[in-house]
Amino acid sequence: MLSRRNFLTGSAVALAGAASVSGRAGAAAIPEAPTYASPAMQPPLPPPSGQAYQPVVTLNGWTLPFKMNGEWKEFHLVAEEVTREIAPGMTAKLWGYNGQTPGPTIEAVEGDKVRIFVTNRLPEHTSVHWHGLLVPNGMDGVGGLTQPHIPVGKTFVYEFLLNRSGTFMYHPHSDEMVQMAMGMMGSLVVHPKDPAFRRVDRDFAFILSAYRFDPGTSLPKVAEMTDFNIWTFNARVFPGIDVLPVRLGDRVRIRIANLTMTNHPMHLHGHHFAVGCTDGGWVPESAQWPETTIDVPVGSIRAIEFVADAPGDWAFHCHKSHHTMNAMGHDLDNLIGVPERGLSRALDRVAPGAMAMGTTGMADMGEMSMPLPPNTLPMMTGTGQFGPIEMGGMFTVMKVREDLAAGDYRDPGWYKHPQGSVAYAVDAGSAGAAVRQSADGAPSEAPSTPPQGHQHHH
Ligand SMILES: [Cu+2]
Repeated sequence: MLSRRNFLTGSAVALAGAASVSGRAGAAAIPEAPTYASPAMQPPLPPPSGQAYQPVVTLNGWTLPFKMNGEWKEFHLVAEEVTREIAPGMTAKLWGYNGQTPGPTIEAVEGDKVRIFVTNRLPEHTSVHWHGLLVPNGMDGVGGLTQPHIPVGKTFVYEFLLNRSGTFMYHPHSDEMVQMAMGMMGSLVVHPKDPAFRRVDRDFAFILSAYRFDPGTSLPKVAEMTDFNIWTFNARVFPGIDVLPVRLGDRVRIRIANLTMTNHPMHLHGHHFAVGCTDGGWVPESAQWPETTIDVPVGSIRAIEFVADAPGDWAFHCHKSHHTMNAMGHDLDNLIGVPERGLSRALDRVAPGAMAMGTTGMADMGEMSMPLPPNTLPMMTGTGQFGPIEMGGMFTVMKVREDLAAGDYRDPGWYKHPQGSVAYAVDAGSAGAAVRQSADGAPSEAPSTPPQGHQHHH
């Protein structure tokens, strides 16, 4: 067990002046653990007391409320089995915290003393590691190394001072392969003490996680090493992932943590960004450079920052194209160019009634409603205002709008493009005489100048 003595030893410098460290919470003092079962984004949770900050918005998630107890900010995580809707049409049996996977986002302020109760309702022992936080060694959450594993049914307490602001995460360091493959993870944001430091208007957070589901099943294979087939933002896939509504001119931060087993080059359309923060701290402005894609390595966090200066519906996705695809797309042969007639006949001999598909590419699969096993998502799906989007997995849309109210995170609907600013078809019949068509197909006046571009700045 942890003792007050080694807690103080490990953090004597950090806690200098904080003489009233109690360090010993009794069972009677365990605060209640809020739970939240819906996958819908909860509005940002402004702090009810203490230092003010701009709260984060967790995609398809929520922030864990805290309770003040003297000088301590107290949180209660409950590790437990959860049911998570991955997208409408697919539900998974996973493990998480407080009714959800990922668990709720923990938010606090640099200089806070936090006490985090962790109750284990899993069928096996667990622990919680505070990834990126600089804490006394005995609070680091590595089962067997820095503390006993938390037995089934028991509650452990973690206490530490948040000595640095930034973007972090929490996950078990017990039977890690199984527990992370089952969805045990959550975001942890420490806001700067000075609310003006690196202030943004909209601050989003989510974790990249991946699973291996056999079609028709709801329990992931936990021993999978490479062949994952459900690629998620916060255990959701497109079109189940929340959009990012942003007001034109807002300064935006998107905190992306990666707890999958591979890297993800995250790409944002329509904007140039810089990495403002990693799980190792703030990146000095002199060390930042412009990007449109940033690789988020395994076990790390990249927080990108930019000014949303271009109105529109901007795709935001992993650039590995298999990661914007769901389970059914991962084991298909390439049939491009195979004559469909003969293929259908041959297929009919071995599998009567089966469809040949993909002989001209796979785009038709975005619209085709082929029979799927129960609890299985189509490989690519989603419909926009111009037709099928043909995506799945790690894909969503940042919607930049002029008329959004501050603090409004509701989906504003599809972007209304200015007249003459959408890519258009030329009428092949009118040999060389291009006819401009507007989005709805009606011919329109060709603008004498190209549509107004937009300026990028930081
Ligand atoms: Cu990816």
